[in-house]
Amino acid sequence: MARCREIAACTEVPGEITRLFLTPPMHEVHALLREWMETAGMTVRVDAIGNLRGLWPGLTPRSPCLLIASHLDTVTNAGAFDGILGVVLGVAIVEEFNGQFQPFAIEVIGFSEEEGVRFSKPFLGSLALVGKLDANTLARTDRRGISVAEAIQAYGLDPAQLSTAALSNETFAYLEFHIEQGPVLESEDTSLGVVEALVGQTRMELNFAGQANHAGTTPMHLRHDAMAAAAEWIVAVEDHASSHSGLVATVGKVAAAPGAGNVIAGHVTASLDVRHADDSAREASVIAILNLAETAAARRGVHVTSGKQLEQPAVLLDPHLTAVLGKAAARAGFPARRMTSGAGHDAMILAPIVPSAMLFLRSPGGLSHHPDETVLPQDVEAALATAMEFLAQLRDDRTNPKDGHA
Ligand code: HGY
Ligand code: MN
Ligand code: MN
Repeated sequence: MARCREIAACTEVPGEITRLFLTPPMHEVHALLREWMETAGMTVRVDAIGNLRGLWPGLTPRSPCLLIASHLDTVTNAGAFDGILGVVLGVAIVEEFNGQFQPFAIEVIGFSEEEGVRFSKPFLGSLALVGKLDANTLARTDRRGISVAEAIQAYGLDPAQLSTAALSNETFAYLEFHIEQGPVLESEDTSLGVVEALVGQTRMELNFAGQANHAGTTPMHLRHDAMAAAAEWIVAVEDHASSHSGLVATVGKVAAAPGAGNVIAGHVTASLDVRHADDSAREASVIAILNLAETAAARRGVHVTSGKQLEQPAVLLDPHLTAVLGKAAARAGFPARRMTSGAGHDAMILAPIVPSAMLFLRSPGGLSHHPDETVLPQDVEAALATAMEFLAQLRDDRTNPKDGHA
């Protein structure tokens, strides 16, 4: 936990935790993790998308590799444990081995970008592992007009080398530790949760184009007020999601232009984040929510357009690995609750390529994406104990494989 707090001090904004994709404070985070990793006997490299990768070798150079990873970037004004804890726990697991090599290698990765804040596209770090970073993505620009490729170069890396970030073929499993970021485990007074599935998510940006005009001289019936259209729509989004079980929909970011108190807003951009465990339910709600935007706009002679930033289907994690993780938690004395994740995680990107499992730690207050986000020391210990049981089971499975699972 002290290490997570040390990393939290690496921020773009003194007094809060904000560390976006490949911004300068990421260099300090890499220096801290490199020191801890190398002291634990790991070899460390930074790949071309800025993932920090520590490798603890297996018994032989051909040993299969277990990937333990999470992300090092944050949302704005974040907490100290979202993402970071999963990387720091990975290093702690290698330290627990105390120099004894295992029948598998362990690669601990701190992904450079999972939140999608700087370029409005999440998972840039893990997408590079599975070869899904396309030219469009590299050309995306942030609010200062800097492209992903330019951000990579500014950090001192080479976008032409992105293919070297690919997952090594020997990777046989992916394990991610993460705070739950919700109220379930705390409400059941449970330390740990084993994630069975992650809900799908759609992220979009909507543009309401009306007519800027004088706030004093323009009668109400002659206005094309983009702010009023967006405001009616935002409340309609909340109503829609509240009346559809299992659905969450959020408008978290709004910008109005020209942004003067005595000018009717001519243009408003608004974010949209829609999530549901069932993809068809999510897709149907996205259509309904876009229709609500059309209705709110048309009533005012405002024109609305939308652009999709993310379409991420729901993901099922590996049933066998998840079962092994659940048994490991029970053996460690911490029966874990099986659950679905409402948050997105890098495991969604790895799961289609390599058997993946996730372990959640209780979030006190159910709070996350907030400076008061925290985790309980006893739950961190429970997660580490579970991890050691899980790895012992993997070792047994590898040394005397049974029922076809190596
Ligand atoms: O937004 C999310 O689901 C995660 O925190 N990146
Ligand atoms: Mn996270
Ligand atoms: Mn997050």
